[in-house]
Parts: sequence; structure tokens; C-alpha cells
Amino acid sequence: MTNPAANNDLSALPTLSSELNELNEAQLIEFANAAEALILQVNDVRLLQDLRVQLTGKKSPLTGWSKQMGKLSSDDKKTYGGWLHEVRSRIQEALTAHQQQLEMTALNAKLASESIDITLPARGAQKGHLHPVTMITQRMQQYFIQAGFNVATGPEVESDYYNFEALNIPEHHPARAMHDTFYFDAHYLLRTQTSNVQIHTMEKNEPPIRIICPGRVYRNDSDQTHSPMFHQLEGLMVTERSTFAELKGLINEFLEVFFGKELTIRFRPSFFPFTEPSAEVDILDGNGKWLEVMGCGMVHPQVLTNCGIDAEKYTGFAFGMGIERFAMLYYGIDDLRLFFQNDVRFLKQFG
Ligand code: 2NL
Repeated sequence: MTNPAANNDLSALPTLSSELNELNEAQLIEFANAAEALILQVNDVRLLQDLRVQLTGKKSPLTGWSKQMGKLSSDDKKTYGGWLHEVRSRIQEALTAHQQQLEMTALNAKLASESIDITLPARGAQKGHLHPVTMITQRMQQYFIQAGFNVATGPEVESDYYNFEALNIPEHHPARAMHDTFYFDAHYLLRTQTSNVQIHTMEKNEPPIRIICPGRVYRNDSDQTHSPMFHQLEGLMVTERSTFAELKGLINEFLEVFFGKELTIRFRPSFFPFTEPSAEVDILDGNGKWLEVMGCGMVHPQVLTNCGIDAEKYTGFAFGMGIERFAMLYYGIDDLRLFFQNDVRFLKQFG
């Protein structure tokens, strides 16, 4: 920004002689009066600065007159010196007083324009919430905890023994293939289900055992219904007389409590290496379509034996389900990947 030259109009000042000894007191008083009036007309601080220079600066008439003081007789020095001092003092006081006035006015205007209306309603705190997968996990756990199950967790990096071998999954089983399982080396991998936790628990504890095992699992798969990392909740109960009938009753009640309504449920014969017999559980949706929601079965005697549990004395049942699958059904979501993109527009809807 350029600083424009002074543009105050000084024509309102009386035109006086530039010769000091040609002036009288009345003329100088009139000059001071006119200067004061001129000062009061300025309503901009920068223009007032300019006017200060015009009225009292090196090129001002006042300074011009003061420079002639040396040529005067000592009597005249007193007289003219008194008048000039009076004029300069009045002008300077008027400039200072008016400058303060202008600054005050500007400040008040600024304060008024920036004032805060404290009567406006507050914006309110933005409250976060748990991730939908966490909320669904907790909803599932809530049922099993009241039914007497304990929550158990374990490592996500596991050896092939705890992930496959102990579960009766044979060497040549397709789940063991490189394209399904993330291996670190020949023996260590990312668990493909949470069953390793049940194996560790059975190794370390005598029945009765009642546990659920929620957690992250990993499979080399990615599309609308598969994610390389997802969550499972598995359950295991081992006692002296656990039966398939008890398993069915538990699963039926869990599903109806979870979805909060009566359901048509079927247990469809299936196969898992670690359970015998095995079943897949379907629920009938509103369109007459069967939806597969989980798998279950009686723990294979070989699995009990692998964990040091007497398979002649004890029986067990187990089940497993995908947590994202339940979350999709519960919330009506058709793409599993949405759970892992962390798009706030998606996540916000679950508060
Ligand atoms: C499914 C099926 C299942 C199990 C998991 C299990 C664990 C042990 C012993 C026996 Cl240690 N069984 N787990 C049993 C049946 C089914 O999961 O579709 N999961 C998503």
C-alpha cells in the first residue's frame, strides 16, 4: 500500500505574513483557534498525523516563525516567544487530545463489532463412541457372560501346532495353503481363527470349561464380504455331560437375544475337522432366504485328547462366528470393508 501524501486542506487557516515581526498577538490567537477547529474536523488517525506535521513540522509556518527568534531584541524575544509558545502548546494539546479521542472511538467500534453474544446457545461437546465392531462384540459377550462363560484371549501370532495341528486340521487341508494363511516362516503364522485360545485353555485347565474367545483373526482374502483382518467370537464348553441338545438351546437363545426377536433357526449338517458332529446355523430372513450365521459342533475327541483331556470322561461343544457378519446383519450393512476404512461419515452413524 502506498502512503498517500498529506491531503488536509489548510485553506481554513488565516493567511499570515511569514515575517515574525509583522505579526501581532490577535493574529496568532486567531491562527491557534483556526488550527484547533481544523484539528477537530479530522476523523482519521493517519490524516491527523499528517496534520501534526503540517501544523508543527519543519516546514510549518509556526516553525518558520520560531526560526526567526534569534534576530529579535531581548524584549521582543520575550513577547514573541511567549505568543509562539502559547500557539504551539495549544496546537499540540489539541492534536494529542483529538488523537486520543479518535483512538478511543476506533477501539469502541472494534469492541462493539467483535462482541460475543453470551446468550447464544453453546455448540455442545462432540462426544465419540466405540467402534461398531466393538459394540457388537460387547453385545455378544453380554449374552454369554450372563450364561456363565468367561472371556479368554490369546496370541494373534501363533505356531502351526496351536492354529492347525491340535485342531485336527491335517497337513493337506486347504486352510493350511499359503494363499489362505499369512505365514512368517515354516512354523509361525497369523492365527486364522481364535481356536488357539481354546487349545491353550484346555491344556492348562481341568473341565468344567466355559469360555468365549473374541479377537482378531487373519486370512489372505479381500472383497465385499472378506477382509484380511476380521474378528471372530468362538465359544467352548467342556463338562462331563455336554450335549448337542444343550448346544442347540444355547445358540437358539443367543441368536434371539442378540437380534431381539423370535427367529426361525435351523441346524444344517456340515463338516469341520475339529467337531463331530458339525453343523452350520442358518436363520430365516424376511424374504424367506436362509442366512448362514455361524458354525458349531461337538468337540472332536481327538482335539480333547490333544489337550490332555480324557475324552472318555468329558464331552464338549464349540461354536464360532464372524463378528463383522453379525454387525452387518444387525445394522443392515452390505460392505464389510466399511468397518475398516475409518470414514467418520460412516462411523458417526453408530453413536
Ligand atoms: C465358523 C465355524 C467353528 C469351532 C469353530 C472349535 C474350537 C475348538 C474345538 C472345536 Cl478348540 N471347535 N471351534 C467349532 C465349530 C465351528 O467355527 O463358521 N466360524 C466362523
